[in-house]
Amino acid sequence: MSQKKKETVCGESRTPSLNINLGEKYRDLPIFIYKTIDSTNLRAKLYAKEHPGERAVFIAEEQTMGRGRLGRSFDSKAGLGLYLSILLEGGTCASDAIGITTYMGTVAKDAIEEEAPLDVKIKWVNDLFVGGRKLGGILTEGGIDPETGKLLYSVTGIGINILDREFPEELRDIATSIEGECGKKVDTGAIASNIITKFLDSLHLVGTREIVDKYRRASFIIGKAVRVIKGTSTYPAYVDGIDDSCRLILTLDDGTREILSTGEVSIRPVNLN
Ligand code: BT5
Repeated sequence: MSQKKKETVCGESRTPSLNINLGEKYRDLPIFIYKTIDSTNLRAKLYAKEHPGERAVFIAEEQTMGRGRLGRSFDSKAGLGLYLSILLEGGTCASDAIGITTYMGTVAKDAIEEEAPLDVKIKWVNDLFVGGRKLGGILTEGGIDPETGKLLYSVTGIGINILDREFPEELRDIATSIEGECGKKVDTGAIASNIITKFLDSLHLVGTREIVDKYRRASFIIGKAVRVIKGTSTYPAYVDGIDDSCRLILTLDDGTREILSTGEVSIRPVNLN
């Protein structure tokens, strides 16, 4: 990994309210903090193209084009949440996209629970939940070398609702925030620092049994009736478990078994089985 001198780019968007403290170990890690930006994942991808092989961190107080999976958006209002992306160079763990997403899920769970009295659950594959509502989400993206097919870099973005707020109509019944759940105003910079440090400290654990077991324990859809969403089609299924590659093991209504490595499920309100 090649790293250059720490370079906190604030420019016009100096944002002193976000205090990131990673300690001596990551003194040289470039950290880019923006007051307002389109998307920290987009910024990280642009940076990766210009700085191959580098690691860096991108944080925004507000995103105007916060991205979710499959072209969906992530509501990223100013000062109310953490919007963070970590860029990693290509290589073994970076090429394990599902492994990195699930790893980030467990890292974020630990980091949040250290700062707030919450029991954070994970909804396969990339959602953080508390009390049945979505607290945050993870989006991992990568850059592939078109000639070799090798992964050049990975960007793992995470959005977490920190402060209590009025969510837009479409999120009102499904979203929540740390403060909304426990009444505690946690410091966004502290959560960010904790996530970044934990994430970088234990990268060797990506894809390991330790993380998969932790992920399974945090998962709340095992044993539940779900609806599998694939493009425009959906069908009911029952979640038997999560395998060692973090894939979802399903039984369909006709008794056939399906292993899902990507995609989406939603919980069925009543058990139809
Ligand atoms: C995600 O996608 O949840 C991944 C979100 C990743 C956001 C981070 S922020 C830093 C980095 N930069 C980016 O541009 N993105 C990453 P997905 O599973 O597709 O969920 C999207 C769905 O979640 C939306 O369609 C809404 O239903 C819901 N949603 C949107 N904003 C939300 C919010 N603030 N809180 C809870 N739910 C939300």
